[in-house]
Amino acid sequence: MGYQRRFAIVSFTIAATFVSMSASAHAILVDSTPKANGSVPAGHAALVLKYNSKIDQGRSRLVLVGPDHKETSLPITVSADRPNELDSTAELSPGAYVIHWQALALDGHLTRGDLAFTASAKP
Ligand SMILES: [Cu+2]
Repeated sequence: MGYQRRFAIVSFTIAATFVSMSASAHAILVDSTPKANGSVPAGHAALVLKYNSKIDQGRSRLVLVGPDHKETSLPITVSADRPNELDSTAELSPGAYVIHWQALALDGHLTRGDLAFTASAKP
């Protein structure tokens, strides 16, 4: 195999590696309201999970686990304006909560994680 041909194959392999890296945009949680291990006032709360890439909002899931350990599936607001977010709302009584999230990125990869926070009683 001549030098030029080998060079072409190596170049192609490197290019293909970059393409597959940029295509694997797994959803990574980058910000949230409430913040991880943060606190919000009890009552009506807006919940926002923000990711590094676009999310298939219709096929992602948010499950809220309350202080009584009951699990509630949260409705996700489908929003073209905020394609990187999973948004919902909930009525929170004081106590400790966890959101189990499952985010489907547009590359078809599912990621999941937990977001823990506390709802504090109003003073
Ligand atoms: Cu991916």
